[in-house]
Amino acid sequence: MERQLIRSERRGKVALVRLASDNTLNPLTDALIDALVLAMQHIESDPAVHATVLTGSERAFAAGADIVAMSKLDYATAFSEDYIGRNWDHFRALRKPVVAAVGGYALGGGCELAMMCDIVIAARNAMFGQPEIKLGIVPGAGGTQRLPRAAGKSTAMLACLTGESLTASEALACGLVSKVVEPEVLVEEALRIGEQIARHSLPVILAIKEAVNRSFESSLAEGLLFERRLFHAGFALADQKEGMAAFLGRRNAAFSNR
Ligand code: CO8
Repeated sequence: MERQLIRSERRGKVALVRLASDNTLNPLTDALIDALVLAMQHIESDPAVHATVLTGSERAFAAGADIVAMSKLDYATAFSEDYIGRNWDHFRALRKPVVAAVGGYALGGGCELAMMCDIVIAARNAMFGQPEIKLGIVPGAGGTQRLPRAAGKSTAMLACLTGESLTASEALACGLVSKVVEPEVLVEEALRIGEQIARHSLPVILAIKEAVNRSFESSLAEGLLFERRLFHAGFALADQKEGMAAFLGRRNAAFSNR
């Protein structure tokens, strides 16, 4: 029987997805990324799930792209077959929030995968890095683009040009991660955050993720206009009526996701 590369389970309105390859360093083989994208697309289409926690093993979130496969690649194949783009780009299109729970190594594509998530929580033993330069290549799944946005230019240059890793506390100090916790409570803490998100109205959750992401793609004026339009549109939702009535009635809101 074929071994499952991804393990998914449901905790109420939160999906917990684990990278679970045979090698606990979770090298990001094409098969692993394909299976991850499939699992995430399944979650996207399930209206009962509002948020996802993505995690790896205790040893590694993921130690990067599959170096064995990459060592055999040539330019024509990488370009013609759209290596990385063909499967990784689907992750970028996900509309529901994803919380990365990173323990151990998050290197190369592993660090890039964490940065594609919306919130990153790290275990105290986490190590983030873009060591591609040591392999004679440039990061290929957003390292040179998302790391400066998350951590600032100097930290991104330092990490990408030296290939040296950042510790969890360094990642926290530069804004790459939101929180550092003990390894034993990593998944529990990420699930707690997922549940805090998931109790809210799904269309509002989706709109907020879209608006925050838009801030990276637009001028301030355009981003503010985009936000204002979403804000005005929100008054068409039953959940806006319910949320405000619940506040005024001093009770918990019962959102219908409409
Ligand atoms: N790919 C394939 N195999 C790997 C990888 C990897 N990324 N990382 C580790 N392995 C293998 C090792 O070769 C070794 O295999 P074997 O047991 O058959 O000899 C096994 O996993 C265990 O590894 P180590 O013995 O090295 O374990 P250590 O605990 O000593 O070290 C490290 C752990 C520090 C994580 C070390 O393995 C390491 O440095 N790995 C490589 C990290 C790296 O360079 N990552 C970046 C890869 S390039 C990249 O990600 C480009 C991104 C492009 C976009 C993504 C597309 C998918």
